[in-house]
Formats: sequence, C-alpha cells, structure tokens
Amino acid sequence: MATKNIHDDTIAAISTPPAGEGGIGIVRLSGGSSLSIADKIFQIKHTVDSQPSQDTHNAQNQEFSPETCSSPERPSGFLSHTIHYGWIVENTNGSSSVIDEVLLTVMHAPRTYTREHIVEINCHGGQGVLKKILELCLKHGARIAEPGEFTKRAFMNGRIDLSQAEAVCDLIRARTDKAAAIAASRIKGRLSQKIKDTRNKLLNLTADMEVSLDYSEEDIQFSTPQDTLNSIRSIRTDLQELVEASQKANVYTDGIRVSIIGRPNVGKSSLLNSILSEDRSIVTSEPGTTRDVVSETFNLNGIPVTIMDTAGIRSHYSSRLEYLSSERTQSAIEKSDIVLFVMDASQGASEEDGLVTKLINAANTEKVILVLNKTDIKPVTKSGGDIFKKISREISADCTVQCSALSGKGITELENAIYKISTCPAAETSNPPRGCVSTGGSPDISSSSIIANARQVQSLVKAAKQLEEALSALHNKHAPEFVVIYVRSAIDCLGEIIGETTTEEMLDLIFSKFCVGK
Ligand SMILES: Nc1nc2c(ncn2[C@@H]2O[C@H](COP(=O)(O)OP(=O)(O)OP(=O)(O)O)[C@@H](O)[C@H]2O)c(=O)[nH]1
Ligand SMILES: [Mg+2]
Repeated sequence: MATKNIHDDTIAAISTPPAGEGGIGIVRLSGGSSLSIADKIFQIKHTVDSQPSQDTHNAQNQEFSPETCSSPERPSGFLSHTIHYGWIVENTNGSSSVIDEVLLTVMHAPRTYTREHIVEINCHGGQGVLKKILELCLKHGARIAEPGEFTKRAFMNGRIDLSQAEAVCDLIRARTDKAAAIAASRIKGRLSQKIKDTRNKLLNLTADMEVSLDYSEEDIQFSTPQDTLNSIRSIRTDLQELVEASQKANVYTDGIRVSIIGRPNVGKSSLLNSILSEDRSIVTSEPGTTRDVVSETFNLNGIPVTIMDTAGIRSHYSSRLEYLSSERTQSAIEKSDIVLFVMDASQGASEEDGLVTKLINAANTEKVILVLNKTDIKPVTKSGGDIFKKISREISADCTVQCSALSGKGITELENAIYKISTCPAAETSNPPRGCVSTGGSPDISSSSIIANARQVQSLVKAAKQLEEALSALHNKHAPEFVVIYVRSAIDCLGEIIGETTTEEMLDLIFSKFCVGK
C-alpha cells in the first residue's frame, strides 16, 4: 500500500547501540523500497532444520511492485505487522551464504513509525553481524540514515509534531525516571495540545480584531478592547505559568554540574568518593594527588548530577603539569551550576583558601556551598567558625555544611543542600542558568505533567513577551493594527514549538542531536 508521503529514497540504520555486544541487534529500513530490499536479503525458514536455499537469485533482481507482492514466502508478500523467522543471506555469483538467523518484521505504510513501509530485522547483537546486514541493505539500494531521520520522517509525514519528535530524543537521553516521565508526557502530546489550543485562541482573537478593523466604519463592535485585553492577559499568564513549571522541572532532564574546588589535600577526592559511594578518585595523604578533572554522574532524587573532582588550587606552580591542572580546575568552575568550596575544618583558613575565594568570585559562580571537611579530627570552634562565616560571606555562599568525607558524617546533609539549591527560585530571566530553576520545592512530575524543554521554553518566553507588547499597545490606546502584529508574532513563536513555523536550519539542528537509527 503506497502513500504519497513515502520518500523516494529508503533509509537504513542500526537502531540498537552502535558499540558493544547485545543479545539482539536491530537493523531498520524505512521508505518505498524497504520491502523489495528485504526480498533480496531474507529467506524464510519453515522448519527448525531447514537450511537456506542456494537458489535465491531469481528473487534478487525483482523490484517491489503489487505484482510481486503475492508470494507469502517473501517480505513483499507478508501481511502488514507480522513477524517472520528466517535467514539473512548474501548472494554472490549465484551462490548464497548465510549471514544470520533473524526475525524480520514487516509494517506497511501508513500505520508505521515513519508512515512509510518499515522493515525491522532482529538479528544477533554483535557489531560484525549488524554492520554486515546494514551493508547488504545499502548494497541493494538503501541509503544510510542521518541522525534522527526516522523520527524526522515521522514529523515530515505528519504523524507527530515537533515537540513530540523532540520528546523521543529526550526519552532516549533520559538519565533518571523523572526525566523519562517528563519526556513520556511530551510524546503523549499533552504539551502539543496545550500549544495548539493556545494558538487557536490567539488566532480567533486576531480574526476578531481584524474583522472589527474591516467594519470599523460601520459601527459594529465584535469585541471590546477590554475583552481583548482580558483574553490576552489570561493567555500571557497561562504561558508564564507554563514557563515557570518547565524551568522548575527541567533540572530533572538537563541535570546539573557540580565542581569540588579547594586547596590541595583538603579532602576533595575523598568527598567525591564518599558521595558516589565508590573508590572513583585516587586519595593519598600527599598534597597534589589529583591532576585532572575526574567526573561522574549520579542520580540525586531524580536529578542527574555530574560531579567533578579537581586538582587543588596552589599559590605557585612548580611545573607545567601543575599549571595545566589549574587551568582545568578553572574551566570546571566555569562549567558548574554549583561549586563546592572545600576547606579543611581542622586547620582553618590559609593563603591558598584566599586564592580559591578569588577564583570563585572571578568566575561569578551562580551557587556555592562552603564545605568544612575533616570535622572528625576537630569540630569547628567558635573562633574558627567566625573565620568560616567571613569566608562564606565573601563568596556569597548559599549555605555551609560541616562533614567528614572519611566517616561519612554530614554527607547526606551535603547532598540535601545540593538538591535544595538545584530546585531553588531562579532569577527572572529568559535564559536561566542550567540547574537553577524556579519557585522552590520538588515539582510533582508524572506522565500527565505539561513541561516544555529548554528550546521550547525560549519560544514560550518570546511569545509571552509579544503578548506583553500587545497589552501595552492596548493600554496606550495604539491603533489595533499594532496589537494584531504583536499577537501574530506570539502565534508564530508558539508555532516554533510544534513545528508549524520552524525554519529548515532549526529542524536540522534539532534532529542532529538525535542518535543514528531513531
Ligand atoms: N580525618 C580525615 N581525613 C580526611 C578526610 N577527608 C580526607 N582525608 C584525608 O586527607 C588526605 C587528602 O585527601 P584527598 O581526598 O586526596 O584530598 P584532595 O583534596 O583530593 O587532595 P589533592 O588531590 O592533593 O588536592 C588523605 O589522607 C585523606 O584520607 C576527613 O574527612 N577526615
Ligand atoms: Mg584529589
């Protein structure tokens, strides 16, 4: 069954992870020639003992057409949405050799992921087999798929809109259950529906305003300026609430980066190991053990946290290696959403701690936690506490946590502090820093939540801003034509979210982030 949407070229890719071994691997074909390509490489197996026939070359040169569909032995003759057991064979010079024993699924357009004919070959999961089967598909006329091209076709063929397509990528990339729940809600189309409804309301509003403009001479009033103002205000508030809820939730999808900074030997690597409950970074009693950035990602109540242990900050470099290490530490600070400034509570402040303070202030770091480590050796005294309080003020620390990386005391409090700061109120900005989200507290995330991703939030913010302009034009009694221009612009911004008004470059950028085979 062909539809006008089927692309002329058929694409193929390995849809399972591109490295390593797995029990099963999948090669996927999509496009008008999927079935005829499958005809040339698949041989059905009727019994467990049967071997592939040596005479498959007759089937080879036949293109897929309704006439060749009739054979129940060949993929082009299989019923749609059926799965078949057989061999993948390679025919060369009249003889055939077996590549793998497989299950082949046939799905006819348009009831497929891409709305094109799809063939999926479930083979064994070794890279050698997968690459060989892909190579055979290419040899018989398929072209290698670009990243995200199957999903791009689903979008281009109208099966899903852009926000749902992006959600597929977000779901694959989700590192925690909460991130997965957010992506799942977008795949279901809840965000799309909300955006479509809001756009429709604005379209009706502009239609109303334009008609009243056309009949302005005739004293027919379709909606009063006050009605228009109320409607725009309510939609703008709605969009702002969506922006806020999304910013609050996106820390669960985007994650945060936390760096551990301090002078040598204060226990930075010990802290990393204690947080990860793993012997990840080398710890010795010699100052200067860590030379490079050691990073790892862990799940903090649903937030993917990438934590970075760094080389200690020194006042002098005695080697080029130490200098290069310090450059990496600085770059880690700059990449961080939260900095953990670690000090040795048993020793108090030193000249090098002052350098760390300067570095943190120079980097204009958003969030800092002062960590007073080694409290098992000596608890923080009143006079020591005053020094630490002064430092805390100097770096505008969000909080101070006392702990012992050695005994584990205070580590849970430190994790709680990181979590709390990650979900803290953000400054009102159109492009908030990663990891800093809005209006405090853990958001209630489920597959029914409506949450926009960072790109979509930008479009929502732009739309809300245009509505703001429309409101001020109405307030200032500007000509209705101006109001219409702003509202139309807001409609376009919302269109970017679902792909109604998205440019080709935007689409290329969005789909380039996908993995190959999806
Ligand atoms: N008593 C005690 N010792 C600690 C604690 N944390 C770290 N240490 C010890 O302090 C020494 C240095 O620890 P590291 O974790 O390597 O310190 P670092 O800050 O990573 O050091 P560099 O990589 O050299 O900058 C080691 O002997 C640790 O066992 C702690 O909480 N209490
Ligand atoms: Mg270290």
